Amino acid sequence: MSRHSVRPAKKSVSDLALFGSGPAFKDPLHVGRPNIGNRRDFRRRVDDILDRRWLTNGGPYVEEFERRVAEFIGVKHCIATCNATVALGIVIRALGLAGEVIVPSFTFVATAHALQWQGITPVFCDIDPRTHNIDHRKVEGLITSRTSGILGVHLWGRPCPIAQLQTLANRHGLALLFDAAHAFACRYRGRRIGGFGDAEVLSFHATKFINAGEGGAVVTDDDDLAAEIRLMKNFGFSGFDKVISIGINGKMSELSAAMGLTNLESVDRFTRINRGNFELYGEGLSNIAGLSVIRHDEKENSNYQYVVLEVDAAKARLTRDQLLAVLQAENVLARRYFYPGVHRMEPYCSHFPKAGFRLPITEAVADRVLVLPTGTGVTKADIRKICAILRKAVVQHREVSATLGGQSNPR
Ligand code: T4K
Repeated sequence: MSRHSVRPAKKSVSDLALFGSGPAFKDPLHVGRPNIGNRRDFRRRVDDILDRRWLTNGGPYVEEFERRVAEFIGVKHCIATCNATVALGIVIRALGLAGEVIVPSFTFVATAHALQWQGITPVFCDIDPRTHNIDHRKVEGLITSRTSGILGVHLWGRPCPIAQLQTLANRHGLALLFDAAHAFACRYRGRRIGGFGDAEVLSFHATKFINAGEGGAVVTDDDDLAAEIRLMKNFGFSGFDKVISIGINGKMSELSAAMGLTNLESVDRFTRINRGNFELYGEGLSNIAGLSVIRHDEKENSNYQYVVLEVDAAKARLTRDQLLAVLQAENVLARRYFYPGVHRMEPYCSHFPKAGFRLPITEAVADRVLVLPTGTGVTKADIRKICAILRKAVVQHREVSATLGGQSNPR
């Protein structure tokens, strides 16, 4: 039995916590518990940092982390940062983006905020319902004289239509940047994500496949761009007492780099566990009316960081939000990433109140996606139990709807 469990598997619908019995999990089961690598190696590195008394500003662990990430991806430059949001801001500025940038709305809000923070207007493009990524066929119609770039997001680790976006960027003289926060270790046409477009941005946040506690990086093959980003992330210092341009503090600390290096050494183990979890969910949720887990192309070597359930409410006869309520009652904190779409968040919904009209797929997908707990902190018994709860809820959809008052997804 899982360490989270307080009772054996439920045997009938009256056992569902929604109907008054205790939850299946004593403690909340989170979506994104951090993956932790070898603790002894991490402690050794921490001791080393403390002995050396060098905590940040270009320490040896940050340098090693940058070198190892660049080698892993097969790219010339990796510039480590304090997080991906700041990395996005820095590279957007270093590329000289201005005016408008085309970006999906179905993403974490940081992607758009990094543009708006610098007075650049994010122009939201709809997504492909099959991949949940920016639909390249809809990009060209959004290009205006103010457009300076395209910012794609490799959502759930699945690569954007990179070749098509590059063709568009070349044809219109636009910069092409990728938010690869979800896609560390994934591939596109045989090459690791990170080496495409003008630059790509990685996240090493606690909840990411490889974490550094907090952390991010810009990866690029462009020597000049890399040099500019190195300056920008360190206030514009080119040497002692010499500042040659405007910069910010975007540096990664030695402690974060120690965590990042340690976790990087477990990349194969994390992938194996994530993939096992993913397959178990696939089996456990097969043949349930209206529920499907999004698939990954074998060639993309996914990191399987996210298990994404799509709920077809007509077939399941329950909405995504009703299923979420069922899970929450059981202490399963599944998440509605990335509901309701960035265009429905501030300041974007005030700036563009009608953006939803040209984002029908974004709105439909945002209403049906539910992200389930996975990673090294979740056991196989946990997953079997979550699948059993979902199956039971769909079988007993009438009772669930009656209890929840037939609520539909809120807007
Ligand atoms: N671009 C994209 C496409 C992104 O998804 C993100 C971040 C970024 C850019 C920006 O990257 P960073 O600047 O963060 O490097 C979380 C993360 O905070 C965020 O990094 C991530 N995307 C986003 C998808 O998820 P929340 O609001 O869901 O965070 P929170 O605190 O609810 O944590 C998520 C789950 O993890 C919970 O189930 C609790 C659990 N958790 C969390 C932390 C921090 C733990 O178990 N331990 C922990 O230490 O945003």
